[in-house]
Amino acid sequence: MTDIKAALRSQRIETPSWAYGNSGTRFKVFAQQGVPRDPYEKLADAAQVHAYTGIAPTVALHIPWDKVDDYADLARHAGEAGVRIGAINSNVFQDDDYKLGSVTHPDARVRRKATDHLLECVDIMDATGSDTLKLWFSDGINYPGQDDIRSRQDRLAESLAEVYDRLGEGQRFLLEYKLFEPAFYATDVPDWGTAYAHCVKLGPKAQVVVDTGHHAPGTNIEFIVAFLLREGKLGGFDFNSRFYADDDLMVGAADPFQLFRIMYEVIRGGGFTDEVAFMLDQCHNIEPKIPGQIRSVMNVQEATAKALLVDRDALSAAQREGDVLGANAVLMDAYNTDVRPLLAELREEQGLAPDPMAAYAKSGYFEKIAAERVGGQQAGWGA
Ligand code: AOS
Ligand code: ZN
Ligand code: ZN
Repeated sequence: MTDIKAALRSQRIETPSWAYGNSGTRFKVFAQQGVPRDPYEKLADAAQVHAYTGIAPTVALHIPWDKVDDYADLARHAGEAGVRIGAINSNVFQDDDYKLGSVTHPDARVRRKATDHLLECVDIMDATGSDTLKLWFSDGINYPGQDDIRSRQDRLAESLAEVYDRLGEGQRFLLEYKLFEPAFYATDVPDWGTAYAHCVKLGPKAQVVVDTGHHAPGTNIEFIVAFLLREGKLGGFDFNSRFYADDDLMVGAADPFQLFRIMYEVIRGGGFTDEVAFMLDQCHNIEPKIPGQIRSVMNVQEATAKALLVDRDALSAAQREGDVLGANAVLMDAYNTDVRPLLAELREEQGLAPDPMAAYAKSGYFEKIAAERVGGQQAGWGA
């Protein structure tokens, strides 16, 4: 139990700045009370999540949604609030120029503009001390014949190589894949295999990020995790839940068992280290945002605790003996354990309240921001 607690104490989960802004679907963005008006206030809210969970010390930025004049100042402010800047997320999907793609666009001018933005994101990493660039491309085509699938791969490779070469010592990029949306016929980075192949060609500073909402229904995500870890190419996660497509709901809400299976493979594969970034990529369209993030961090923590509880020796023995039911029971025993008392105890040992949700609700922070902040910012989409 001491080992499990030590592992849990070392866990780090990154929250995304965009989770604190107003969001919605393509039909409606709902405004909530007390929503941040600028990146500084987003960091202040993220610091609340860290203050009550103790395991969310970094915040991912999205450029240009979090554009400021002085990034070093933003990083200083983060430090004062008790958090640090995590991954820098690029945005090459919101300009009119990107209608037919960004780095894979048929027009070299648009490709140049997109790659320049990615390079600017590396400058922001330098200024903020961030070591990770997260690349997600909305690039793809809607109709057969619209553009040449193969040439688009060449253009993608060319841009990625330029960004890769710009990375400094201790910096890396994570390439994110997504099955579809906004492109509906062929996406340029649709799956882990495509992302993996590009990353292998580029070298050790390029790794794959697994967004749990970016697969076809029924995909075995823990297999992908096991495979990428084995190859040293799992750079991190964008955690969220999905029922249908890229729903960006709270992680662990739709399928806590899947989250447990993923965390088990992470631990089994030696990925429970700083090497693998455990990030949330979610939107709280109808639920309050700070509690939504606290709940999500707790869900990942619970799945991790259960995965750590798996009796690995007993599992190996059952596997060796071909004891199908025995092996499955070892895994299920861990999954079915109520780890909430253990986590409450762990928090108290760290000087935290045993129930982060209740402690935040009692703190008065929400009432304060609701009164102080008028005209909160939209997370980004359609802004
Ligand atoms: C988009 O579907 C991806 O999940 C990206 O990670 C994206 O940058 C993020 O969701 C913010 O839009
Ligand atoms: Zn994502
Ligand atoms: Zn997504």
